[in-house]
Amino acid sequence: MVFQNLIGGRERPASDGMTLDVFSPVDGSLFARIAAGTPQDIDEAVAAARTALDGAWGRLTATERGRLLMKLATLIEARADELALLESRDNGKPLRQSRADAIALARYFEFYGSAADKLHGDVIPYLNTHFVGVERVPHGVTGHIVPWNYPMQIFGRSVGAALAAGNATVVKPAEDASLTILRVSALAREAGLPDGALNVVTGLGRTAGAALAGHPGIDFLSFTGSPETGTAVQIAAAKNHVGVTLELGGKSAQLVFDDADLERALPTLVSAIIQNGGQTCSAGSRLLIQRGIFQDVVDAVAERFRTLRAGHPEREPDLGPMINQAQQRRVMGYLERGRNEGLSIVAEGVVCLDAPPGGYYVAPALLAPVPHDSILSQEEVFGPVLVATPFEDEAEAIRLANGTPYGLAAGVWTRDAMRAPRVARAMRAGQVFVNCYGAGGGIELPFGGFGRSGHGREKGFEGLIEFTTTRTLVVAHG
Ligand code: TXE
Repeated sequence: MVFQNLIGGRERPASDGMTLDVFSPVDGSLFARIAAGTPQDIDEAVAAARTALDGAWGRLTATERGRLLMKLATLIEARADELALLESRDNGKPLRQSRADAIALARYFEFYGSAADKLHGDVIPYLNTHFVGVERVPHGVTGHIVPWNYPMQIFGRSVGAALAAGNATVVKPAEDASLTILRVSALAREAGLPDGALNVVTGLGRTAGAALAGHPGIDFLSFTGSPETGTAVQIAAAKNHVGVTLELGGKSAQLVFDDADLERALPTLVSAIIQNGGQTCSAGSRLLIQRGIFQDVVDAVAERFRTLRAGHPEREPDLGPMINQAQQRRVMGYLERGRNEGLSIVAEGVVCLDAPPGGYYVAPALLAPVPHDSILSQEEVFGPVLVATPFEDEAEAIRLANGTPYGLAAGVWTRDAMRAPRVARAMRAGQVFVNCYGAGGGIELPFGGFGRSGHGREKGFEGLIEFTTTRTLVVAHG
């Protein structure tokens, strides 16, 4: 199966005809090929987007744009099972997670489609002789560099918002997970999206990705991925004087106070790191536990960890394989470094005996106690590895929670009604959850980071605003 680029409404091979092999992380088998997009393909995609903006796409009213996106949402929902199967094959995530991603993707297009004609500007009181209006306008052509961990959701949150705001888009999916994005882009054509409003060029980050990030025809960029690549993308954007939103992952803490409702907390403390095999930017990868209950909570989490199973995505495992061998090695490497630091793994899950031998499976691991300055407390592992650290009091809990370069999400578990908002509001994080975590995907909820987690906001109405700029209109009438 060969998947082509989508440029100006046409499926096309890479300009030089080259392809990349697609291996399934489930069993390591070669099962598809994608176009190895070139800088020339990016040039043509950007030109096609500009043509759409100046033509059929740019002429639509906000209501018409919104209707097309909502139609696309309906088509996606109808194909959720098919998309889920393809995603699980391509990315390795358990089928139920892939299905949830497909439904979330539909919901992004529904949310942003229905918001398209509710996005309005302001009137500013100025001189009595002048009328001043501030109009919300699209940036123009937007570039979207998408990672492999939640391809459908991240595509939906950024492309859905960009299109709703009236931009024309060029997308570079991750080389390890491009297939569902290509399928959904074909559905967008079926929904009636004018040619060139949505272009997709697959390929390597260092060629197609870098060409998109540095393209002078791009007016705004959205990037989700690693801090290192995010820096390169921001430098490229700066050279063209365009803005960029960066979502760069995290090392998010869950703070468990000694008055917490543990029955409620425990399943979430585990699922927050196990979801998607820990390959989640907002994974709750650090457990900060008040000293008096530290051992009890660690024991209870350990008991749950021992039941976790990594296995074939279609056999209802707790987690599937890592996305590729490099990621599997990265996770094992962190565990090795932890051992070298003298840390102990207090509980491990299992890799199922029937997990295909060529797949990139990793058994979940819980480490405790882990000092705050350990590499495992400070760096994003991006795998099913949870570290637990004790704290004495509220002040120390806040200091530890905020004590990494990241700042994406945090969870606060306490029954104290005064402490809950006090601690939550002390978190240097873009999203803070009290007595819950993740809140069900949160299409409506602004999301983004502080510090090394990046800047700008996606999701919710804030995400839509990011894909606009303003034009101030001053009209003299006296
Ligand atoms: O990321 P990259 P990788 C973190 C996670 C993971 C690590 C490495 O810790 O282990 O990053 O993953 C494109 N110019 N996250 O190597 O390189 C690339 O093709 C322009 C956290 O996969 O950042 C892909 O589409 N683009 C994260 C996208 O960037 C370039 C999700 C992300 O790849 C490029 C993923 C370049 N020079 C990884 N080089 C999160 N925030 O959730 C690569 N790309």
